[in-house]
Amino acid sequence: MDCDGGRAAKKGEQIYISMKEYPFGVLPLANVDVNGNLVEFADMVKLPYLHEAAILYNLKRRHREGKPYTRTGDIIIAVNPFQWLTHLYTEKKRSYYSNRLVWEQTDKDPRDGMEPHVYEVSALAYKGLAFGNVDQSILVSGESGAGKTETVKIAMNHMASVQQGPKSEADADIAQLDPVVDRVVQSNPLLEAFGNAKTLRNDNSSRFGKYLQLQFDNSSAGAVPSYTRSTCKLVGSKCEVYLLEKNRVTQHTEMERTYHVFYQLLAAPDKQKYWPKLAGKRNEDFKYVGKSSTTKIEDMTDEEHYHHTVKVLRMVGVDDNMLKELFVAIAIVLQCGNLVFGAKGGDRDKSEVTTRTEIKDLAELLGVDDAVCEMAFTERTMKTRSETYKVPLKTDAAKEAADSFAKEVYGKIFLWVVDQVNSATNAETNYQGGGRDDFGIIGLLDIFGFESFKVNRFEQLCINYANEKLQQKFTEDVFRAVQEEYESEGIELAEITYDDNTDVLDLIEGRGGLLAMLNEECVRPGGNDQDFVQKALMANKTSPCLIVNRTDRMSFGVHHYAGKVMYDADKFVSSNQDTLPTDLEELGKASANSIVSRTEAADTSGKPKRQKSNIVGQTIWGKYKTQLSSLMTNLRTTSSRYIRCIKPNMRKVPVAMEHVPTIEQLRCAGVVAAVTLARSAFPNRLDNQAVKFRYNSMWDKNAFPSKQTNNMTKEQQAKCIAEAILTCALKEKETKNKEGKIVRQFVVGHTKSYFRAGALEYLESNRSTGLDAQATTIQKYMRGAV
Ligand code: AD9
Ligand code: MG
Repeated sequence: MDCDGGRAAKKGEQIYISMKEYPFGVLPLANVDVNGNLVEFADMVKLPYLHEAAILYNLKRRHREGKPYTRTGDIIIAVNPFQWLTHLYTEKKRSYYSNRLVWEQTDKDPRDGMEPHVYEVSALAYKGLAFGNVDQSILVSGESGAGKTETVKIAMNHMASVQQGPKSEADADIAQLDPVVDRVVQSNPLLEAFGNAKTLRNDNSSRFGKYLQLQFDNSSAGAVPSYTRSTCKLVGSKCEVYLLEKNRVTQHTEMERTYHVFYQLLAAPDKQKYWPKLAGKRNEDFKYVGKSSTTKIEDMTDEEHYHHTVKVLRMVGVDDNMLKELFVAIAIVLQCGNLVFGAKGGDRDKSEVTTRTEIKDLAELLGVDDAVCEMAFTERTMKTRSETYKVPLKTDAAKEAADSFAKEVYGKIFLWVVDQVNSATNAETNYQGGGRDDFGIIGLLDIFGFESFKVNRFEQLCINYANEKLQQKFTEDVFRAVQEEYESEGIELAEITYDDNTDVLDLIEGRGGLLAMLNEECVRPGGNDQDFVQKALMANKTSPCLIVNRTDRMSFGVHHYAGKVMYDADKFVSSNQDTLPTDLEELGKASANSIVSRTEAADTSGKPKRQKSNIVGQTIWGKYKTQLSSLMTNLRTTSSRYIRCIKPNMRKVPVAMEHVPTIEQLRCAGVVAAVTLARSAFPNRLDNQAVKFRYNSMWDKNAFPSKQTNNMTKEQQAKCIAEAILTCALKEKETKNKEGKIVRQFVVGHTKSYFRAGALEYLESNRSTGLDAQATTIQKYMRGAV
């Protein structure tokens, strides 16, 4: 019988999830309480038996019941519901979480009895900043379509509400945001218009990583905390972006789309297209755009989105002139895609633009002479020490040049938009109150999750590298949490060790590692992908994380923390180079359009960038590594909270949960590893009260008379009795280590008992009375008999 529905088991009945449903083995029979009832756990740390199946089963059941959030200690697992469970996101709900978690004072864990929620994370982060005066960060990860961006928006909206202070039931419905907060919240859709696109996996997929720092005026922090009013006000934000997928500007597959803003501009009323020649033009008229595979994104048409985008652009201070500059810059990108090149005068070594109107239009938009414009694409300037000369480009190379230019311009547009948002929201320049220039920070990280496809390229290595860095911090934090739990239980923690991912990080970013080898190859004249692979393999042959592919010289693999990934090195060298040929750089500089002609783009925080120090620093990976290192340094100054988003099915439908991909994501998110680490020495645990209740019959009352506990508190009593019971009941199971020392099978903390692997099962199978359905089945399960 399939008991997946989660009802109570009848006495004597076996409970299982069929093999069809759970492909990794047999039943996850962990989720039963002492009476044999199937139960769910809002906090999975409380699962008495912990393994992947138990986690999966618990999540599945909650997901089905419309409970997308589950706790694992301090980590929130958010299973994408693929339907708006509106009752979860009302202003009343927001106030409930902030009132309970921030504004009410209590000695107990305030989360007790509360359903896990993103609001819990945002409220606790706010509290940590407002009352603990420690900067906070919320790290949201997961695969494409798992719900990271929505989760960040949910957290951000909550933060905007919680900083208003405690609210009564009556005013919970009135959620008036002040203009600064409104600007911060509204900036999201703007970045989405320019940095998101429809992909097969997500209609509104973010094609860049984002670290948004919410700035709070926390000048009164450290003063006597006031639980009755908010002194820690949201006063601005600053956004850092990572690795925009520029290739999407020039190519996308049939069912996907390029960036939303192109469709928005083309769907705008003709009079509002800013370049009259766009009037009457359709998506299909532009090669980079093509037919759209959808008519609505997030329930709004492209035209509706256009109006919204313009509204927000105005809100962040973009005036009419700059709006025109922006939309003309977008039209420049569109025009680049329509250039067709042919052999010049029949000579295959030379090329010219055959679409004359298109190049004229492009030159007009750029504000340059059309001959100059054409030359930039069809010739390349070469420099030696003594002379400068031009070489003609073949048609393919000319087309590639036009594409590179389009990508470069779009990259500038994107950073320009980020800069506009930052200038409008950054409290360092905008905030007058408080008289401070440093702010309390709550950072929200929305970054691509670990990726492993059939073919993995340079981009995947960059993404997986970021995930390794974050995983390193995650492991450190989880370990710290374990230490804290054991300390609070009064248990010494000499025995816990854990595997970190230093070896993989060494392979990727260490001396002579993959990054160093690739950068070397990028600056070596004639550097190429195959030489990179061979040199990288040679230099790292002792690395335990490197996988050699003997049948393909262009391939290599890495044992990432989340699994093995094989990379195809094709285009690694060119993808890593970020230098535009001088001719195209000059064309950009010559443009009358101020966005296209921007040279040293200000960085995304609004400050001018430092001078490029060396060539390696200019490679994509070099810059990315610097960005990531600074992110990690930054994060290490904060207290981090984690939200792991899970995409329960690939069809993007409500209720359904596919087991294999879900388990894989849980592994990649390190959830299983986190719990394993938390339980590495003592994988199972029970409350002392439960030990007393379940194993009472195994207590040798002569060895430990109960009257010894008469003057104790209830907690101390339970601890003592648990200790007595377990000492007696697990005596026979004691083993000796290599040094001949006795290894005890359990430790008893102030409130819980912790068991080594097998010890709890041993107790269960030796319980002399009341072997109920649950115990029988657990025994069988543990012996592999079910
Ligand atoms: V990507 O890596 O940027 O491609 P995300 O950011 O992880 O991806 P996103 O937040 O965009 O995913 O969510 C994908 C879709 O899932 C959304 O467009 C919603 O339709 C859906 N979603 C996500 N979270 C929720 C939610 N809490 N409630 C309902 C949701 N639907
Ligand atoms: Mg996203």
